[in-house]
Amino acid sequence: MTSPIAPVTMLAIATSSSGKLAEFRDALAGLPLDLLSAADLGIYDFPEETGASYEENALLKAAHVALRSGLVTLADDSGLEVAALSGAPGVRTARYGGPGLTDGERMAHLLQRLRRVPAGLRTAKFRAVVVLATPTGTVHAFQGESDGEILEGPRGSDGFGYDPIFFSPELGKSFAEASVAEKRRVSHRGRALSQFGTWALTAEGRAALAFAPERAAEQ
Ligand code: ITT
Repeated sequence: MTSPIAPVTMLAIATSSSGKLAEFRDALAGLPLDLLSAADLGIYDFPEETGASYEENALLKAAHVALRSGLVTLADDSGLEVAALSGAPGVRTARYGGPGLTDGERMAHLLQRLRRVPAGLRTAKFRAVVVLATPTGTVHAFQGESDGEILEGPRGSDGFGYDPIFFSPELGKSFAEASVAEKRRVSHRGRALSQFGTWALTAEGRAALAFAPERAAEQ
């Protein structure tokens, strides 16, 4: 006799960002996955982000937590690319302006750098690479991007990081004025996680996540 309980796979989320974690939980809510944050697993130290690309940095974080926890793990590395700054800050977005700054201080630094750039030339792009790593070395990457403009001052109080100064033409508002669900539909991370969600239900994805599809199908 088979169990009426849907099989649930534990999946670790390798981030120290509560904002990212909320977005992971929202985007993956429809999958039979039991999400555990790095903090839930008692993992508070993260590797230095020495990679030259989002993918390399996401893999550093995912592999670190996968090896420490023994769980299949997802990590995100993301950044903001501003056209008028030739794509900066890019992979350095989290460290833009120097170490130890608050989100507000980093936004102020960016606004200062763009103070002479008029509306219309303030285009920017958020990029995210979400990497899945298993403790046995399987790796998959999923990418997403979102186009927008850098506002001249913050708008809205939701979200995290640079959300208050990122205007999304697709939403007609800043990311910090959007709900988590609205942001998910158009954001870099939402798009990367949507691709992950599709892949997770394929035979390859189920094998990597060790889903038990024949039992999930009975639900
Ligand atoms: P983890 O590495 O622990 O996941 P982090 O915040 O350090 O957290 P990253 O190294 O990937 O994450 O750096 C991403 C930077 O880009 C960081 O400054 C974020 O605030 C910013 N960022 C990424 N996605 C964002 C989003 O959806 N909204 C606003 N800012 C975002």
